[in-house]
Amino acid sequence: MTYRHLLLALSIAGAFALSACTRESSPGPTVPKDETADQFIERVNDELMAMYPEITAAQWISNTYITDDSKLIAAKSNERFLTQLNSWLEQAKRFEGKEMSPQTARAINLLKIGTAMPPPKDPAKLAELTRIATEMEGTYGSGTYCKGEGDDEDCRQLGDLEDVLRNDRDYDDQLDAWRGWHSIAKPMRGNYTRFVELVNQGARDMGYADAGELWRSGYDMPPTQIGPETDRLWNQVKPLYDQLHCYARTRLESKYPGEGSVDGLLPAHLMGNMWQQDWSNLWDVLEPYPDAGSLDVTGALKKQYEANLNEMLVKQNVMLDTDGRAEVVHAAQLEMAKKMTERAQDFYVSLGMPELPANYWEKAQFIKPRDRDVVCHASAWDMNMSGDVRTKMCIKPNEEDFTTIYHELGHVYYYLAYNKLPPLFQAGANDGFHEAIGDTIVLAMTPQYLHSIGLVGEQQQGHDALINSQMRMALAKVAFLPFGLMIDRWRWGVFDGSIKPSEYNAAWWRLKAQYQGVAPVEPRGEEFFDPGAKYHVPANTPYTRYFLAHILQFQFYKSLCDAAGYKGPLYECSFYGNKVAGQKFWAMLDKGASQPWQQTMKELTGSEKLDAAPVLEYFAPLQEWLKQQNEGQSCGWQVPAPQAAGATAGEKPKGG
Ligand code: X8Z
Ligand code: ZN
Repeated sequence: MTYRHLLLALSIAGAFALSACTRESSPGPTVPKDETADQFIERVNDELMAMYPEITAAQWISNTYITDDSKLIAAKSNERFLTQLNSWLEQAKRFEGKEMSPQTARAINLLKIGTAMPPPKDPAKLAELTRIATEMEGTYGSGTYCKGEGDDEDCRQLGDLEDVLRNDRDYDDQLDAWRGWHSIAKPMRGNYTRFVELVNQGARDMGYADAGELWRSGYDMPPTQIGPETDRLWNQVKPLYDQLHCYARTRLESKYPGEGSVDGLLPAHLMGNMWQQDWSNLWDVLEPYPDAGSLDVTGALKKQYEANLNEMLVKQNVMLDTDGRAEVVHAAQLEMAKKMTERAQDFYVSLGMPELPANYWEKAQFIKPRDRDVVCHASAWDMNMSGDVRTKMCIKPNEEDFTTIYHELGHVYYYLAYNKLPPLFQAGANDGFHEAIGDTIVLAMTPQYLHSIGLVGEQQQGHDALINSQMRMALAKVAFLPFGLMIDRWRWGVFDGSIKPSEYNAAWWRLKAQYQGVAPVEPRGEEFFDPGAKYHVPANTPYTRYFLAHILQFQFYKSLCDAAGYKGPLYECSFYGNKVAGQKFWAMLDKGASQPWQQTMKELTGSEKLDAAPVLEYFAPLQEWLKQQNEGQSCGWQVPAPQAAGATAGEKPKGG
């Protein structure tokens, strides 16, 4: 959590509890008369730094120990903080149109765009907004799907339901898990509808057209430009996605005869992932050349875990009761999660970055506690802007969680690098940068690297092994691209009113069809609220950042490979252990948000432009192979016509 991350979280659980008139009286230290803009920002930085640890502490507790009490305390401390923020924003108005240094102007702008949940000025509406936001996140966090009755009742939370999609290839089991999780979002619909009205009110009070425009204002360019920018990037990579889609569909159709596609679209419950954003779990179905050597990272991690667990059980040397066994299992899980994290740390250290501070190892949440509800969705935290960094995950021994650890440590190393900057500059160059750091490292986790850490066997050389390795990466990175785009296409439409509450679900599935080529296998009418089943919707986390990150990380990766003096094909490059690359990376991280991202980007890559060319360069062999595989197939899909009144009009069907 950086300042901007924090505001995001605060705006979820907290309260901007001030009206326009109360904004005038600052709750903090008195406002010095005749203060210059530069002095103002210096003071804001000091005050922010001083109050920050208390707010993050309350947030941390409410995320890792969900009770009504912890939520109340978090909300109250947020209220105090947001009151202060409102006061700063009011004070900043004194300097509008006045001379000031570019750095100060930048800091004032960062203060403004810091929240994703702009609060209405009317205190009653504000109170309503924060109550609703807390409720929605709570509904997601504690979401549980129960089947059967009485003694036969079987209740599962997200982690268990995801395991079904990950491991179980039975059509009906997967459908049940998918349906079950989506049922938890139904009650959010009314709250979300009201939430949208309230944040839009807040955005208008701040001078924006709607909340979406505020979100689009964080990219050092006019807010009208970021949409077309992402369209441009998507058009660069879409032919590659279309080929991958076609291949996956053919394989699914042969795995599930007659049920492997829905009018040319991929069935939502069969993609190995609740939201079809990452298809890595379908490796068993999609592996191009099973005889070209194994890349089964999940299998290797599980094996390590099980061997360790058995050893621990044997050491106990007594017959354990159920509780005793659960205790040992828990200890084994924790040990494994820490080992996986040490492995990720080792990569960063190999680049010359510091080891994680001792307090990280003491205070991070590695696995799901046995005795309480926690927010399992992975996150990285900067508790005090001076080295108290943490991650919060519910790590299991599988490939997805393993790479997510590398992702989260990317956030953590960004924090550590920019901690020396003034608090308002302690953020990513833009939010996409923050999401791209760890993922850049993930790209360098080549089969050779995985072999060197004992997770896969000796790798074969040659065409088949290369295609396997490319497919492994594509299932995570290419499959994600349209998903990374569609979420905010939906929310921007919701915020600007072009998607009405009566068509929330229809518009969601229309966008899923249009961008991802994915469809549910049964009608999902407006009695459902399927967007609410994705964390970032109830948590109100903007999502364009992840789309940008999935382009940026290839640009960063290419530059770091260049810096390392690497000369071979891009897809084989790992800069593990290369201090020159590490230094270059660190130099970018420690700039934080102190200058426009274009400048930061230029210093690393030589270019100021977002560009998907490195994505295409990386996947060139796979794209060629996919073309051959798909020959004779009629690839592409049509977006189904709206089922009933209420579906958004004006959308043309798209050929894939
Ligand atoms: O939310 C995350 C991270 C935390 S920033 C675990 N990600 C997105 C998601 O899970 O939907 C990483 C990839 C996309
Ligand atoms: Zn992240």
